[in-house]
Amino acid sequence: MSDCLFCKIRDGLIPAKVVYKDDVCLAFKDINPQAPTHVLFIPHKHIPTVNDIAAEDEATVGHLFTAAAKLAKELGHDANGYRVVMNTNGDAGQTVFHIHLHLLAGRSLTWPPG
Ligand code: D5M
Repeated sequence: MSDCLFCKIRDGLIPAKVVYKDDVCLAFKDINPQAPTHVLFIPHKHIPTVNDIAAEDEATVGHLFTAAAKLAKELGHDANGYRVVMNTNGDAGQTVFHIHLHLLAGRSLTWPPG
């Protein structure tokens, strides 16, 4: 998917502050952080939106959560808490169409979201 920003980050064509990488996913700091910790977990596989997640992708998507929880724990956010969220399409404010799990932590997060 040559026109995808996050595929370009995955391929090293655009720089990012990578904080975690394995065979399934890559995690990097959000360029416009909304909390003291704001990291995006993306699968290497290009999946545009949550609507496009296929049965064969379930392990991949689940892996994003376990990787995010692991990093949250390493950063000491597990006790106080954190938020993981995936925006989908316009009403949710999705701007990059390669699924990404936001990990937000380090401050008290309000609910409901804006
Ligand atoms: O979130 C898309 C997120 O992607 C948003 O929080 C900004 C972030 N972003 C956009 N460009 C970059 C680069 N180049 N590096 C790091 N982070 C980036 P969404 O859920 O689609 O609204």
